[in-house]
Amino acid sequence: MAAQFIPLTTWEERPEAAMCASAAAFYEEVRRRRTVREYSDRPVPRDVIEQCLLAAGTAPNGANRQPWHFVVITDPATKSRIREAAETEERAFYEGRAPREWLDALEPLGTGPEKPFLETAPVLIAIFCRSHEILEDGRRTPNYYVTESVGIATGILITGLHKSGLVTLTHTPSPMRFLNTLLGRPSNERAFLILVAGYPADDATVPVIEKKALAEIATFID
Ligand code: IYR
Repeated sequence: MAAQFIPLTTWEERPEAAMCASAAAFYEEVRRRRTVREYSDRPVPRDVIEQCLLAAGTAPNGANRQPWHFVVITDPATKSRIREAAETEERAFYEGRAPREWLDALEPLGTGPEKPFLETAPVLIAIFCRSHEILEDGRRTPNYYVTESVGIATGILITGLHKSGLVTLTHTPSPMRFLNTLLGRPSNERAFLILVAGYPADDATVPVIEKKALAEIATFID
């Protein structure tokens, strides 16, 4: 299809001072985000999840194929099945599959094979990458930069949920093939991660960690 263009009307010029204030305020907002592993079972407004998913769906992505699918799970029975399957994989990971070096790297985070949050948290969002599309006549059409695209969408989703007042956990049981079976997803989809979302437990704690300084994460070539 030939490209069609319309004027860019959504961008607005802002004074430099406002730009700086806005960037600083955004940093202050996102630096408060913590990955939380202890959840209250308090339900969350569905509208918050829907709006954040719409925001995630605006992510820049390869050839605008939007190669993602989000499965939102609040059903307790499905959450229990996910917990059971994830813990089976996690036990194999923590009790043998993971190299010593990896387990050492995880030590400061205090993670382990028990994943009670998969049942306690009110919402699990299973995020899938669509590696290709299947056309009506059965032919396959590839998607592009799928992992990058879904990663960016997930970042927007996490940021949106944080800004809305919820906490999240990016959970990556490995392998995650069981999610296709459990959630009835087609073979052209591959689970990317489970995003756990909700309110923190009253007594939730988080590990003491540090973020790298700007000079460590960025190089400016002027
Ligand atoms: N998937 C495991 C292990 C794990 C891996 C990394 I890298 C983390 O940052 C945290 C955990 C788990 O979820 O426990």
